[in-house]
Amino acid sequence: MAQGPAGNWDEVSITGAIIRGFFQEFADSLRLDVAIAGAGPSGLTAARYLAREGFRVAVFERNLYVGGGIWGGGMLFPRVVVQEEAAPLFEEIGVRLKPVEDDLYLADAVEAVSRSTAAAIEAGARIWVGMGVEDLVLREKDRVSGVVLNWMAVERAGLHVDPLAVHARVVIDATGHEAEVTRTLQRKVPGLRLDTPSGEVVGERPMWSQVAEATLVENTTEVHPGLIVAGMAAGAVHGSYRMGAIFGGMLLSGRKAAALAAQICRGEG
Ligand code: 48H
Repeated sequence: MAQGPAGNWDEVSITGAIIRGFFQEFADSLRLDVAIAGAGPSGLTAARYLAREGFRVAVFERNLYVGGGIWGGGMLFPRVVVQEEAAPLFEEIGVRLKPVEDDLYLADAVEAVSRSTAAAIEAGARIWVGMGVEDLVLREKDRVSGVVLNWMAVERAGLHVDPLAVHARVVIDATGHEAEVTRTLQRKVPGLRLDTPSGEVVGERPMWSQVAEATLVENTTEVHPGLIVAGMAAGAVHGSYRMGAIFGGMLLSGRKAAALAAQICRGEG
């Protein structure tokens, strides 16, 4: 006799598990301490440090995959370099580093993304993929108070679909080279001046790796009440040099963004 299928489940059990599971957990992400736009190296690092401290943190990533620019390493060679002071941030999550010349260390890009993601999730951060931050929620005196979300699929298809919103005490713009969230704020609030020397998004300069890495952490600041910039977005907002395929600054910037966000959440900011 032919063996019947094992278990009591059917297609609707699968559908129900996915729909109920998603909505229960997403409902838990509606009021956050910190919302992070972008799951590249800076966003994932910020998420891990904040979640470790017990903050309610979620990362909203437009793509269906996390990792941002790590995957491509340098020019599609899937290896990334970090410098000495950033090495512990990879080592503490088990990313294996190989010492190479001139006090630099080499990591496998796939291992770096996988362990950074796993570490953020294990620490308690939620990561939502396929959801882009298309706008911000503002409150009195234009304080940033949350993110406005829509599916990347909606954006790609050019559909007219209204977004949904999530509240957060702090938002971290970790959207990379475009600094998209900060640019959106500037575009949508006429006359707004950022708390930066130039008061506006300057855009990144050409490459000067050492200077870029040194200034990135300095440039990781609260640029408007409730809005912190991290990673390449911090470089673009402040108008600093780019660094190429060295990722230590991204990790250190993510850690600083987490520390700044934690201070604000604790009322010390
Ligand atoms: C949701 C969004 C949105 C949005 C974009 O580019 P990333 O890897 O960013 P960083 O800053 O963490 O790391 C930068 C690094 O990868 C890099 O590019 C380097 C070192 N370049 C040096 C050089 O000289 O070129 O990740 C940003 C993430 C991506 O996954 C985007 O898909 C995502 O943010 N994103 N997510 N809402 N509006 N915009």
